[in-house]
Amino acid sequence: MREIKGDSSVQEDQANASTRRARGEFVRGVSGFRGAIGDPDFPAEPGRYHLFVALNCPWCHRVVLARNVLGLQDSITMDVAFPNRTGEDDPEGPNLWEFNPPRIATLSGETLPECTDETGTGQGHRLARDIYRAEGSNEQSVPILYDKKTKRIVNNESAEIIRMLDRHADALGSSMADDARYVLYPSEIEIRAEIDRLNDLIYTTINNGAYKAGFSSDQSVYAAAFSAYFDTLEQLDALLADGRPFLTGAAFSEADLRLFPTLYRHDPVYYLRMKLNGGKVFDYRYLWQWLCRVYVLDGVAESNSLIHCRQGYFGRSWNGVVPAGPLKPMPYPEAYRHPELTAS
Ligand SMILES: N[C@@H](CCC(=O)N[C@@H](CS)C(=O)NCC(=O)O)C(=O)O
Repeated sequence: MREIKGDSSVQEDQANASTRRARGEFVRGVSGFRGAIGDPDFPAEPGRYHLFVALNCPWCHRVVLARNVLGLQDSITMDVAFPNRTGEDDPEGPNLWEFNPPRIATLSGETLPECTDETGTGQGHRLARDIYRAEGSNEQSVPILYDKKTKRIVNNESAEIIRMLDRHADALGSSMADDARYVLYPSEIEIRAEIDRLNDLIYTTINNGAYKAGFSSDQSVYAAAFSAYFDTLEQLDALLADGRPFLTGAAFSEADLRLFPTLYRHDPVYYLRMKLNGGKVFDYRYLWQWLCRVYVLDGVAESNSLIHCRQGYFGRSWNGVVPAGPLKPMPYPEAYRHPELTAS
């Protein structure tokens, strides 16, 4: 099995990270909890594991997609944080993920029904930070895969969490029969090599590339990330032009699952929020049809929330006013049910 620690499809190269940050480059940190279901401490058992997520976070979106398309909704429980982290006025400090269902979303002026209290640890923590603190860690990111039996964090790296859910789906109690369930990372060497190649390209230029463009404060870093992002969209559109339904061919794979969260956010969020206004996915005929094709797969629609994405990405910036568009070709996410819109 290809070792994925230190792999550029999983995390950013941390070389000179502080100098690069000082120069205005957004450099994502590395997740510290790298245990795995299947390890002696963490055997694969139904009903034992729990996820802490935020639905606006694209890394959490990967994990929620894997849980749902693999039929693990009943055997892996999940808590959902409010899409905006704590503000400057919070007694515990800003930028912390909180489990606070009564909180009002500025976008709708109402609470968000998907939000939950923290139910995984039995402690009813308000902040994800305190789940880490219970293990002496000062990390604070989501997603978190948690073991309810030993009350320990297993892993907080989405690339590894989706891989272990795929590998242990049956033992974890998937509601889908083996022959009906996707194998996201199949054993065929060629397909694995192609998935690894696409994961690398898509993580660096699309998944993390979007943040590199949107959160960097250096024009040249932004410009490089902007062109790398749209170069890859061109490449992927060309790849799909031969009529293949998914990136590696006939079957939906981990490469599709990892691309979807970013492209789902592109037209209604990233186009504005990450300054990725080089085009819309709607402008890429085959990519648009691929996005609509994945959108209607079992387990996908229930994994998405554009309201959480909009609230999360715009709710604390942009004067708290969330942009309402786009309206063309039609409002989102309904537009994702219309692959025909880019048919010739
Ligand atoms: N490499 C991690 C990245 C997770 C991540 O960066 N999550 C963001 C939310 S989108 C977060 O919680 N950031 C807060 C922090 O790291 O303090 C993964 O893919 O799981």
